[in-house]
Amino acid sequence: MDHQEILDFAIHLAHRGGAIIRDAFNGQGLSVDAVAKQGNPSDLVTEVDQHVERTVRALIAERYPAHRILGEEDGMADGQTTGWTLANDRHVPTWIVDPIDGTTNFAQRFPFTAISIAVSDAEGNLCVGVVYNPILNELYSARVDGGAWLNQTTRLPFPHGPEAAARAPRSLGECLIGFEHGSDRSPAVLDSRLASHRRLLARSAGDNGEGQVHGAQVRGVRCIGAGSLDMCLVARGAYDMYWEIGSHLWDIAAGTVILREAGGAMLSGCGLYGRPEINTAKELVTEAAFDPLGRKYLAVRGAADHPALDPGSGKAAMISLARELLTHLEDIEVTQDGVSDA
Ligand code: LIP
Repeated sequence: MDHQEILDFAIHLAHRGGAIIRDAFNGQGLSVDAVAKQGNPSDLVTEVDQHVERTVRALIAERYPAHRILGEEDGMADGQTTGWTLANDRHVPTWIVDPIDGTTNFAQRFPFTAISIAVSDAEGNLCVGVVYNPILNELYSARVDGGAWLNQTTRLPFPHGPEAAARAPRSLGECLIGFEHGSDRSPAVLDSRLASHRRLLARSAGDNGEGQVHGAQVRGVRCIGAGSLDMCLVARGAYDMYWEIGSHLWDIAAGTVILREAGGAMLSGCGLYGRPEINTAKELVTEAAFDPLGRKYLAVRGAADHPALDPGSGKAAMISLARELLTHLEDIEVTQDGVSDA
């Protein structure tokens, strides 16, 4: 598979879909009116999501008729909604399309919304990713071994090189964290997320007036409502980490390629708080343990190597910080993508 050719086509698709999104956003095309998916008012869809997905699917099918396509709105093109994996018996690449990530933002005309397109090879390895915010005209793209880019001209992370290295955080107190509350508002899940959010912000030790707390005391937390863009903000180096449980493969697939090419890492976002049985299992928080279908995601920015240490020491330091972050976050049970109807 020619990764550059696939990337060029994915960028073309992102511009085609992006133009439809931008027109609707500006009141010149389809309606931004949203309806609840499966009766959940926190999970929205618009006619623009559906039209963009259909348009992109048709263009992919015309150019690469043998390839598989997985989209947020219509699932697998061959109708297989359960039991799928990225690696497949047909030994063909899979396109993973989120026509509009951040549909709530789009419906509100809040300008953080994007089309996200990724491709995995026949073995299931994510190899191309494009995330395009057509409102702010920011296009993030990457292919394996080709670096990660903003608008195809600016190398990520930004700034690139020694200046970025100097900005790498040394403690959680220096970290800006992307955090999403997702669409599951059931009481237990909401309580758990809010507790994690609170623990991220709480003082690292001591009495805050309400009793003893041991929080992460991060520098700040942001919820922008679009996982694909959260991932790109980590790749940029604007966020130090992004954590979410409950989002889907199509929210993070393109961002995973972009983040890795920017020197960052994707880890399982399995919360470790109050779970001594797994808290010591260091192998859970490694790049090798990351499952793109697992719906538990922790994106970690890259960091430059320490001059006196081995190559990879920068990333290793960030992964150790990520592990520390997870000890403040609660785990939430979710069903893997591909196992049940998504
Ligand atoms: C959204 C994600 C967001 C997450 C929501 C939802 P959508 O995608 O980007 O990060 O918190 O649950 O999945 O549904 O707008 O494409």
